[in-house]
Amino acid sequence: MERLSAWTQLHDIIESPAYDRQALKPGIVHIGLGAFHRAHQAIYTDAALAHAFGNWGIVGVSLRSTEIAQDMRVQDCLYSVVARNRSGDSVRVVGSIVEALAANDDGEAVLARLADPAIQIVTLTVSEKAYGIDPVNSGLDHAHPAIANDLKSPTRPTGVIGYLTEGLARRRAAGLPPFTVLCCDNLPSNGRIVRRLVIELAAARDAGLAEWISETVSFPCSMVDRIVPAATAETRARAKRLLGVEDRLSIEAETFSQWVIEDDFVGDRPAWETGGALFVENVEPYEKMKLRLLNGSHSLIAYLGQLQKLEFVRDVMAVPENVALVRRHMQAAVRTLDPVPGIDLAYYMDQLVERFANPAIAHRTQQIAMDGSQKLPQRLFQPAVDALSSGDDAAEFAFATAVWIAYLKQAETVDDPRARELQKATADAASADETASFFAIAGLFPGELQANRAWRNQVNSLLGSLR
Ligand code: CS2
Repeated sequence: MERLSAWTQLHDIIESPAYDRQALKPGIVHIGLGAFHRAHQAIYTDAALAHAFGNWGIVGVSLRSTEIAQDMRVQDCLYSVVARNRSGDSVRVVGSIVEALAANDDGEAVLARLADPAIQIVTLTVSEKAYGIDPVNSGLDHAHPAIANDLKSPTRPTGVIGYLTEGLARRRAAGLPPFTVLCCDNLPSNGRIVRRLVIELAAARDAGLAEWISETVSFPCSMVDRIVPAATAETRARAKRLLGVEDRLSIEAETFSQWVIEDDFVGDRPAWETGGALFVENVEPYEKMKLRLLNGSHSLIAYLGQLQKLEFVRDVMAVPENVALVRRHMQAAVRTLDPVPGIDLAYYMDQLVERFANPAIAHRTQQIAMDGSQKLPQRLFQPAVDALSSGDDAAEFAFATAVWIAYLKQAETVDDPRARELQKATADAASADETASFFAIAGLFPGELQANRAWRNQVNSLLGSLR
């Protein structure tokens, strides 16, 4: 079977790059070449290029996988995204990625690109756990394997923070301006978090470098949103049917997409607004809305689904009692939010229920259930603290927490960087206070929740009632 490549003749119902790809030169390095980036930032860049062509080709970097970069090269970095909803499929071939690198194969090539003056922006989607954030003090986690390596061998990094720091060090040494670091992971004030980690890692090797970074580099925050399940054999079979050629990199996604970006760039940037991105001064209200309403509900759905042995999010949403629980959770979460400029929150929540129920999207509850220790602090626990401080009993957050603990107790394997501690907490759970061992895990729950007997009692009794 022929593979998708620059020579493929595409049917004209397939949307394809509306600019001269041969003339496209790199201006962005993206770290984390997974499904989400390919269905999100790469598409906004594709749209921006079609609207106002410039040197904004993306150099995609995988930190761990070597397969994606290999497949990318075979296909001239072209791939398809199938947008799916109740009314059907639409397929788009994306051309904004111009080069693909696997850091494990060629870390030096990645560093050379980071030090290349043509690169003005480095975007990131590496998932919450890849940064190496200390759960207790939110600084660098020295026990994180990549951080430990990058402290020891800063010029031969393995982690995202190490690559950024060494890339910036090389630019400073060469007298070049820095790049903008644009984090696109689901973390609160994501730019601030990455800034702190990079400066801490830089300070460990060279105080002057740390100072230069803090004075010259910008780390805008951003909120990203699109539901993009991991690709499966079915995804690739569908792509083959729609394209008429094989595409090993095809992904499917919902039609909805949103990107809100803090407008703070050290150099130039693509006209992402022409692809629908919103540039604002303060991303926080959007980010809280998305983390608490979408991601918080998503985690609740995932753990309910795991307990009820339901494979996909849409299966959970096909049970009216579950929809009622999700709606109740959103009602509690929305009370912790300030108004969000330009957004009707009631409509946003209705739209979320629709999006979760999308029958054309097969999003595994197991995929979302992973890494709870990295996700729940911003999705459930901080909102619970805010709810309690405004006089609410935060019962919905206690319920979602109980559902998570119930899941941990029955799961055969737990996919989480803190799995060992979570499994130990499960084994240590005493019958008198079943959740005490979980609340004792360092930096997992905020101090306000650890110290709140009444809230913890709610979690305990809800956990009991789930059985
Ligand atoms: C999900 C997110 O896997 C998860 O934890 O909640 O990946 C979610 O699908 C995206 O944030 C949607 O934008």
